This record gives sequence, C-alpha cells and structure tokens, in this order.
Amino acid sequence: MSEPAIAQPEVSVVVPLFNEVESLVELERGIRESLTTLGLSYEIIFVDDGSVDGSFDAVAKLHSERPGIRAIRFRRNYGKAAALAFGFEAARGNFIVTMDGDLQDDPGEIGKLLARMDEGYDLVSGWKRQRQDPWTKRWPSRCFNWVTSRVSGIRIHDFNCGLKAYRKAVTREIAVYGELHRYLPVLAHWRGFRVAEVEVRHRERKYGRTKYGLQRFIRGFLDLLTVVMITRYTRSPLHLFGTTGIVLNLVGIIINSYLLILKFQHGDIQGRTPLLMLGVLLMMVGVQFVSIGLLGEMIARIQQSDERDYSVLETLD
Ligand SMILES: Nc1nc2c(ncn2[C@@H]2O[C@H](COP(=O)(O)OP(=O)(O)O)[C@@H](O)[C@H]2O)c(=O)[nH]1
Ligand SMILES: [Mg+2]
Repeated sequence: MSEPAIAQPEVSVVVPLFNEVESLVELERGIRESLTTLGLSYEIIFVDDGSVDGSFDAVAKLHSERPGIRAIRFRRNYGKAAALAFGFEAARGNFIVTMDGDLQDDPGEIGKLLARMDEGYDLVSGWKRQRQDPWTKRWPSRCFNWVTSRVSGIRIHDFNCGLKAYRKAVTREIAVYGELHRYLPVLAHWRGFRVAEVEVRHRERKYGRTKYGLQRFIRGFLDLLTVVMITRYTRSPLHLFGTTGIVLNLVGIIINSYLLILKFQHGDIQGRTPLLMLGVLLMMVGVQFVSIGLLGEMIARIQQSDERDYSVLETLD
C-alpha cells in the first residue's frame, strides 16, 4: 500500500471487488463527486480479491492519476468478508463506508447514510427497497432477510446491502470472517451498537455478471446459526446444549417409566417396542447433548479468545 495523499481523511470508502473492471472508473468518479459535494475529505480503498479480468490494472491507473486512492490485491480470491476485514483494518477515517464495486450501489447516497449517523447511530445500513435484480435473487433474499430479522431481533429489511456506513469503533471491534459480512448489523447490534437503516437507490447491473448464486442462501442460513451461536452462546454453550439435552432426557425417562409400569402390571410391554426405542433414543441423545455442552464449556474456557466480550461506551477515571 502506498503513501496516501490525505493522512487522516474523514471518510474511508471501502470497495471490495471481484472482476469488475468495466465499472471502476465510473465508480471512482461517482464517489469523488459525491464526497466532494458533501465537502468531506476521503480515501477510497479498493480491495481486489484476486480478480482475473484486469481490475487491478484499472485500479492502479486510478491510483496513479488521483490522490486519496489506495489499493490492495489479494493473491487469490478469499471472499468478500476477507476483503472487508482488510479494508476495515486499513481504513483511517472516522467513518467507514462500504459499497459494491459493480455500480449497483449509488455513491450519491453516501450523504444520506452519513446524515443518519449524525443522529447518533453507529451503523447505518442501506435498504434496496426497489431492488433492480431478477426475481430469482429478490425472492430468496426477501426470505433470508425475514428470517434473519426474526432470529436476530433487529427490525431491518435488508441485511445484504453492500452500501453501509460504520463508525470506526464498530469496524475496530467486530471480526469479519467466513461469510459473516452479511451479519455485520446483527453482530454490531448484539454488542450494543446502534443500528439503523435508510432506503437507498439501487441500480441494475450494467457490466460484468453476478458472483452469487443460489448456494449462497444455504450457506447464508448456516452462517445465521453461527451468528446465533457466537452472539448468544459462545460464553455458555452448556446453556444451549444442556437445556436441550435435559429436556430430551426427561421425555425419555418419562416414556421408559411408563413402559416399566406396563411391564410390572402385565408382565410385558404390550407390543410397545417402537415406544421403547424412542425412549431409549431420547435418553441417549439427551446425554450426548449435555456432554457436547460440557465439551463446549471446556473449549470456551481454554480458548479465552482475544475478542473482548463487551463493548465499552465510556469510562470515568
Ligand atoms: N472481495 C470480494 N468481493 C466480491 C466477491 N464476490 C463478489 N464481490 C463483490 O461484491 C459485490 C456484490 O457482488 P454481486 O456479484 O454484484 O452480487 P449481487 O449484487 O448480490 O448480485 C460486487 O462489488 C462484487 O465485486 C468476492 O469473492 N470477493
Ligand atoms: Mg451486485
């Protein structure tokens, strides 16, 4: 990464990109115009995630022509979360704006997001209300957003929008990895940051093609499990697994006690073999769940991860 022209910009715009060569010049112009109009100093951090279409050459050209443009190129494709993690690490502004590199997000909306932050929010997410994508993307996405909103308890409509603004404290504290970038609002909310949403304009994809197919929704839901696990239960896995285990075990005990009574009364279990199997199965699975919970507790204790469990708002010394 080369020396930036502006040492401490107010806003860092992070653009993760993968094979978006045709869009970049227009995108840079859009961001420049938008932030110049707002009168904010900025830097743009392009994170090229192993593109093979010459995207990085285009970025390098922009870098040589304009101040405030920084760029990094990964050796191979690591995924959007890795690209964002790098951007967050590198960003020097107090506000960090992320946006897609495909021109579908409108740089003209950055001001709207930042204005919302001024109301005291720590993370403002875009909502592509009129989403300009085929229905094959829109419908699964709507379903995904609905479930995520229910499970996480944050009432926002669009978790997937690439256009988001963060205060530095948020990007400093939250680790993005795997595919967890979709859940940044959830993770932030759970740490006590204030999360809001604003409607943004979304445009049709002009160049290149989409990188995400249906498979991302399956992974997306698995990631939701991860998020629930890490936000609610990392520090106490026994609460999750132990409770389930004990309940299953109790049901098993009740069933088997009933069969035992039958056996005493009639000398046999009256052909209730399937019920016997269920009872035994429930008891065994219950014990396993409790054991998994205990193992989880041991791991949680040993690991003592670097990430702090809490987020500090203020201290008075
Ligand atoms: N860093 C990185 N960015 C990606 C990757 N896949 C897609 N992107 C970027 O994420 C943004 C959204 O991707 P896109 O294919 O348009 O998804 P869609 O808008 O949901 O159809 C674009 O800016 C892409 O360049 C990836 O593997 N790594
Ligand atoms: Mg797109």
